[in-house]
Amino acid sequence: MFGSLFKSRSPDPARVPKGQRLTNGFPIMTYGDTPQIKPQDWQLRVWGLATEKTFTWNDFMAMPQTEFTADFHCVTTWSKLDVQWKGVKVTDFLKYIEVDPKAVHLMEHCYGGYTTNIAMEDFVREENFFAHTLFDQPLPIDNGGPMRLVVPHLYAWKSAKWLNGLEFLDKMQLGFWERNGYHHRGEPFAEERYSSF
Ligand SMILES: Nc1nc2c(c(=O)[nH]1)N[C@H]1C(S)=C(S)[C@@H](COP(=O)(O)O)O[C@H]1N2
Ligand SMILES: [Mo]
Repeated sequence: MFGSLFKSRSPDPARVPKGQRLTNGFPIMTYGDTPQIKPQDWQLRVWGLATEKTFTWNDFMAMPQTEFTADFHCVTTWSKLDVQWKGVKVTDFLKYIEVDPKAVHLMEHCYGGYTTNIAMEDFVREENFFAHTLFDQPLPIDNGGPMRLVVPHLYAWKSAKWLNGLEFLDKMQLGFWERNGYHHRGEPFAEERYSSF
């Protein structure tokens, strides 16, 4: 008799990639220790095939701020729909740096040493963000606070937590999980889970 109370609204199946299940919570997925970085100490360095430049927290706060809602798909098979973030759009951030046209790929670097690679064309999309706010709260440390990248169209291991560097590259290099068996791109609807080489 409580059926109607507890029945959850069924999500649009087109939003849930094959092999994924929905979760209402927000599981924490971290390899290794969680770096404790205060906003005033946080920095983002850009180097490689781009003019080297270091940004502070205040530099980021002075950039245009945008709210966005996106689905989040972890390769370990959980997906969370409609995650609400706020931050700086990658396309806005790009106006503050000078990238060599020969750059076709990037390495995302993090406090703590985690890395993950991404192709330039996957990085420069409108829906990608440097996020510092999650569901109207400062991004919790466990979720990558004070600042992480969010790349909604790829599996969540590409959404680097505690981001502190972007290295622009003239060819693909593999990041941490990519060297350890995950796919170099990781598109959830194509189920690009594991490396094919
Ligand atoms: N620096 C760093 N970023 C990371 C990870 C990590 O271990 N270290 N894990 C990745 C993985 S596998 C996932 S699923 C998401 C999880 O984000 P959450 O812990 O906020 O849910 O962060 C990604 N970014
Ligand atoms: Mo993940």
